Amino acid sequence: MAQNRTFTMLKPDAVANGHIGAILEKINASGFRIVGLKMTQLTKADAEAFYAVHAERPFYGELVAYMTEGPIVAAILEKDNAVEDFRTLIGATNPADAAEGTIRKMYAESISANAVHGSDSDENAAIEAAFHFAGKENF
Ligand code: FUP
Repeated sequence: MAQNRTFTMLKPDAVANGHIGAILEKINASGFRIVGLKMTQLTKADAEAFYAVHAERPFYGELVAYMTEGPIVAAILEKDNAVEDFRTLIGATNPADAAEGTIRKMYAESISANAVHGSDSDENAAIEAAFHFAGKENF
C-alpha cells in the first residue's frame, strides 16, 4: 500500500486530561509521521460543519457541544495504509469495546469523549485536513 495520509484530532477530553504528549508519542511509535500539527478550539459552526454527516443522529447536539468545550490538537499523519492503520490504532468508537492497547482503550472516557478522531477514508482525510490546515501548514 502506498504512503498516504490521515487526519486526527486529539479531542477536548484528551487535551484536558493531559494526554497530548502520550498520544503523540504512541502515534509516532506506531510508524506515523506528523506532517501537520496545531492546537486550536472549534467554534460551534466548525463542529457542526465537521460532523455534518451526523446532523440527523440523536447525539449530534451533544457531540457539537462536547467538541467545542475546550481546545483540541489537530494533526495530519503520513504512513503506508494510513487511514486503516490509524483506525486500528485508535480502536472502536466506544472505548468499552476498544481492543487492549488502542488509544481509545487507554485514554478515552466514554463514547462521546473518546479521546481521538480518525478519518474513515482517504477522501475524507483530505477534506478534513483541508478544513483545519492551510497549505503552508501541511507539510
Ligand atoms: P468514529 O469514526 O469511530 O469516530 O465514530 P463515528 O464517525 O461513528 O462517530 C463520530 C463521533 O460521534 C464519535 F467519535 C463520538 C460521537 N458519537 C457519539 O457521541 N455517540 C454515538 O452513539 C456515536 C458516536
